Amino acid sequence: MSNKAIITSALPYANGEIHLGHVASTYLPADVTARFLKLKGVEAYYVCASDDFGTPILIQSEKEGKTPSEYVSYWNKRDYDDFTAFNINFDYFYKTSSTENIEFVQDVFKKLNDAGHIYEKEIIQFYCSNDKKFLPDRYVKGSCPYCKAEDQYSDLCESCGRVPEEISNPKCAICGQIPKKEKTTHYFFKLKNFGDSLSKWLEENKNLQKDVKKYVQNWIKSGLIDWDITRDITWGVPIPLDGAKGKVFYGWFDNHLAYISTALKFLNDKGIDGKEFWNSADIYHFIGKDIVYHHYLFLPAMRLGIDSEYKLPDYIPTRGHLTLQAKKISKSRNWYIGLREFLNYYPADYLRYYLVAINPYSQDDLNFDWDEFTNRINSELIGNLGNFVNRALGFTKKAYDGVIAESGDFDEKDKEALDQIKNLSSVIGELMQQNHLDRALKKIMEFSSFFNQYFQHKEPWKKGSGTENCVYLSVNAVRSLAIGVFPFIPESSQKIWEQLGFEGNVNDNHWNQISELGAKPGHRLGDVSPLFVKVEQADIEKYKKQLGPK
Ligand code: B3M
Ligand code: ZN
Repeated sequence: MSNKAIITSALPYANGEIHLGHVASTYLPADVTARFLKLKGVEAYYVCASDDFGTPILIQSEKEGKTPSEYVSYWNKRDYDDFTAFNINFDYFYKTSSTENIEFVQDVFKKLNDAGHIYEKEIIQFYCSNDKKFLPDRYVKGSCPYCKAEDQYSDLCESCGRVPEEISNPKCAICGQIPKKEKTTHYFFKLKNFGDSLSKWLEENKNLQKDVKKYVQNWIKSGLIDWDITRDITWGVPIPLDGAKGKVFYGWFDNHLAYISTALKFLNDKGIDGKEFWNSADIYHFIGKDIVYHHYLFLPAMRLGIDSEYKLPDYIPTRGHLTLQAKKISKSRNWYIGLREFLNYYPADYLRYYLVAINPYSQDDLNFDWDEFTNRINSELIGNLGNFVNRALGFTKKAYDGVIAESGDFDEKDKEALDQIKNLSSVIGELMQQNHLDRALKKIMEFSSFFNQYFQHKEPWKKGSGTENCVYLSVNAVRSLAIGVFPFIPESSQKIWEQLGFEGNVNDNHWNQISELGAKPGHRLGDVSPLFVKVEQADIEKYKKQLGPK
């Protein structure tokens, strides 16, 4: 593990609001990891950007009578605001349409071209005579030539995850007519050149998920195809060659590179040598499983193509999709919950808690279920964690006027409790480092549950001998929890910290301080009040009804 890290998450298209599906698989796990690494003392930066280019954005801006740049700047701000309300704490949020990215992309292209990884080829493109447009990507629908799934976009089969060379039974996605074929000159990236070096990289990188690696290696074995990086549209990064007028790069060529150009811009502005930092840091790209092909093949190949001038990723944590009440999320069928909408109902921490708890480090899909949400918040977050914090601090307030008394000799139970505190930072820290955020959170809840039982067993309200030990260890367990839950539920973490009577920010601590007895005898607690408000079934029933066609 390096003492530097750059964390990115898939760049959101500047083309609509962020919903629960987006944050579950990508932004939240990345944010939790970034917060954890920072607590560990790693110089970690979480950078992201809006993905501004591409045909869908151009068409949508035209529909709304806006220029594409007006359109994307609206969504860039809106998305950033929504992320912020959810405490997704980007160190920097930029855009793929920045001048820095445009220049960087053109520069990388020139280097790839000079190294012989680019060629020009006349191709036949779908063209809709009705709409008078070339129809790249999402503008053609049809069936997948590999797995035969129907109703797939021409740039990605959602069923098998592959990028079809040519979609079968094509139809114009705007008007439904069968498109004709027209000639145009495109630039191709020789992905075929990189089969061996990609295999080697996959083989050597032990941090990548084994199951994902396996099927990417199978793709390589079955033969890679060169990648068309050109689009005949007006909105995009211009291809910097004479004879390429009116042509721009495919969005997936420039958006990958925005991970790097955004990090460089941020770091250089801070007075840090961005390139040197990038190359000595652990690089994390958090993604959802639908964009494995792009992140395990295109992205590393482009970096290999410029002699790894910017190092390849160390981690590509890949997670499954969120379903909602066991059904696929769909904006058009109103089967989704906007992030902003959710945050009108419940605090960010409720959603953060639930989404981490149900989200394994794997490609399995996960399901948002309103009843399960209710149960887990009420019984775990409130019934376990909130209850213990309130019990331990509330008792200390009442019985000791909020001051930790001098403790005595520890009995067996106390020693067990002390061990729990001593081991907590390494037990959870290891799971976090392995990306098992859900298991780490579970361990924290087990710790809280242990202390609920310890408190119950000690019966401090009877004021017998050992009561002071119980108070001392319980308040310290609350302190450990305050720091330990910071990556997951940062607002509640800070509240606990303040109720404990400590000043400053909870994240000024180092992760290892979780396992110290930092609340000393004589220390006075702050004001104590319940951390959470129960989720009411009647409200949940109302929210359930709001899903589905209006
Ligand atoms: N803008 C969004 C997606 O396909 C896409 C990600 C780009 S990451 C470089 O999930
Ligand atoms: Zn058409």
